[in-house]
Amino acid sequence: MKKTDATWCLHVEGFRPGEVELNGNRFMLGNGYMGVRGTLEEHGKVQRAGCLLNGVYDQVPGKWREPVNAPHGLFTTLEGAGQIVAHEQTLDLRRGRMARRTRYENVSVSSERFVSLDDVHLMCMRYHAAPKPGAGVRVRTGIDTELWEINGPHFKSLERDRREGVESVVGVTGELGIVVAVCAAVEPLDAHGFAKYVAVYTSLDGVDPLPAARAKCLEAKASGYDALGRAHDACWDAVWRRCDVEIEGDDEAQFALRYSLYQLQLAAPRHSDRVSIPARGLSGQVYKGAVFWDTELFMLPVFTLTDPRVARNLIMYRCHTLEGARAKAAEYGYRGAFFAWESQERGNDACTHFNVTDVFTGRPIRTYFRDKQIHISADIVYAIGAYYEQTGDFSVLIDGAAEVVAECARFFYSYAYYKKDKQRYELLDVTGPDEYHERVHNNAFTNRMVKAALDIACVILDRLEREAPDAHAALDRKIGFRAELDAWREMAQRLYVPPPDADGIIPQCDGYRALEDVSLEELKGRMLNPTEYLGGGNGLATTTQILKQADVVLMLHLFFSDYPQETIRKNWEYYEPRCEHGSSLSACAYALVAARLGDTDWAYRYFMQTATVDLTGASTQYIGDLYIGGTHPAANGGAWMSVVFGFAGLRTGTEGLTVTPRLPAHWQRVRFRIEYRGTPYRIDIDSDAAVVIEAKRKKKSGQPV
Ligand code: IFM
Repeated sequence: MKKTDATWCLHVEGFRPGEVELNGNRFMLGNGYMGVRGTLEEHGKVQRAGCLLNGVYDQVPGKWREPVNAPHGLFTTLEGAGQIVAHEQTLDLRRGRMARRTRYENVSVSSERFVSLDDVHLMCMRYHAAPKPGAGVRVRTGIDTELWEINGPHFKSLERDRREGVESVVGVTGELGIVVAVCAAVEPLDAHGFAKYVAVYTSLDGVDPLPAARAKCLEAKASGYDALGRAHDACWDAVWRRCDVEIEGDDEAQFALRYSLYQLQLAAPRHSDRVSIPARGLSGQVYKGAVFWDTELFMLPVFTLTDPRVARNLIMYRCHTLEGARAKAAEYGYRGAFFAWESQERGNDACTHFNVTDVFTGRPIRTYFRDKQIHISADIVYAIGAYYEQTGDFSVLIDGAAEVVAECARFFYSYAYYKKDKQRYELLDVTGPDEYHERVHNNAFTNRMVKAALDIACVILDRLEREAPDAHAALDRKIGFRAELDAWREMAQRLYVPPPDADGIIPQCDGYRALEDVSLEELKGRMLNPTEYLGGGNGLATTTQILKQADVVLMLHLFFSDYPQETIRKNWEYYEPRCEHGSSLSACAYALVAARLGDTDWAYRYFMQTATVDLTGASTQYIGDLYIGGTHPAANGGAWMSVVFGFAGLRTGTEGLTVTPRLPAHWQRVRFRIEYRGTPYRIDIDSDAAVVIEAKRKKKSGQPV
């Protein structure tokens, strides 16, 4: 793999069949409404071509509910082309465009495409095929209805039509009868080339999908590829003006960070507050296209500080799915809101009780992600608190976020146990971020997050009372929380957060340090199958101190100022060799804490791990027989956080904005922008750690603005 235009382009030369799927992820295009995999035009379901529609879900009876791939409108086949002789593929991050040039034995093909950021229903392509004289090559372009589906088929009917030069396919999903219309119009450019305009609408868009898609195609054709491309480029330009981070002295890191931001941005919903960003972005149906805590803890921080409108949409998605969270709490016998571990469009939990299959017996393994990862509700409250603090957007509280935080506090109060003898609240039978240790007591991360959630809920509700007494009273009439506030306050004060033990180590959960202390290498040596699941009842890791992903260390990142640096260092050093980083969420937490401790070499290593995950494809692809490949927007967000919160040391809070840089030795300069409480700031750090924070006025070095 090579990069041209070093820090803005991904360029791959040569065609390797084994990399087709990886390139489908690497060369993704998208606009938050749909994501189009970076496979070639002639590729179909075998090569995992896909056009995933965000928020459009379907369930085939007896199978997992997952998002729907639309019929593929860019599909273009070649007959008589012969073998591939040479191939190159380029992704221009700055403009969100993919291009390919392929020399077959009998024809040379080139194309460029974009999924419009200016109009989320539209994708456009320019295609050129130059056959060798006399070669009988036939190029056909159409809409592919042979779809890559993990738990399909999702369309109970698919109807084709062609009218006024527009080809159309209308599909109706089996479960909810959602209508998906894909229309394509072709404009000949010369003897061997054409432009193609593809429009996608669904009945969830509030319009009649087929006429809307047909009209959009014709309108696009009339505008032309260049004009549409310019409007699209202008939107990407605006995105980059907000989120780009410039790193001088390290092109590798610069490219990896931009690439991470690109992947994150292409999945971001700018058009709607009814959808969020699934754990695999829009790259496929993996993880049922569901939204996890990944969004709140790993992606939202980027948007909150660079594009608060997107952040607001992500928060409103949780507000709109509160009913699902209430239903889930009630299902388990609790009060309040227990958000879905794997959330789909109505907040229904797509997470099954048996998420993994035992590779030895072929039997499903009971997992407790859905039932016991109660921290999800705290993660959402935490994100709302940070959003409110960093944007000052009070309206989101009135529009639903105050209700969410109250219902989450209520849930935690109903979940907790009050230990009379110890005079403290405890959270028993939970699963923390480390999914290899399920159903534990007093997971440090969970307890600390819940404490924060209770505090945030009380602060927000107090503020609501002061600043919007009518809204406060209306909320109280609706859910009657006022009488419970004191109990939540008391619980926040008396909730047990495991302190460091005699060795200075914060135990991940009760009894953690009594588990077998085996090295990761030795544990892996015990495996009988390369994809066997290490968690669950019989998993090799469950009886040991090996953890799947950052847990205590993630807590230390979030609550750094709770502990002396020495304790943080000790715990980082303790957990680092015991952590498998089996989740793409893990590496950034280690990078963030290491950077704040001044261990820039370690921080850099973990930063690069998180920033390159979608470039190298070096992530877990299978758990048991479950395919979990795709893109990793949480790691993408983690890459930004590692630089901005880690190396640059940006903090917000009661002291305002502060920057305490610790750049890697070879970095000469880091520059980025944020928006804090409505004011845009430009932050510029040089290799001597001199900081310029520019807003309406300039400030020097680390001082609050
Ligand atoms: O949310 C994560 C979880 O923490 C680990 N397994 C994968 C999920 C989706 O990324």
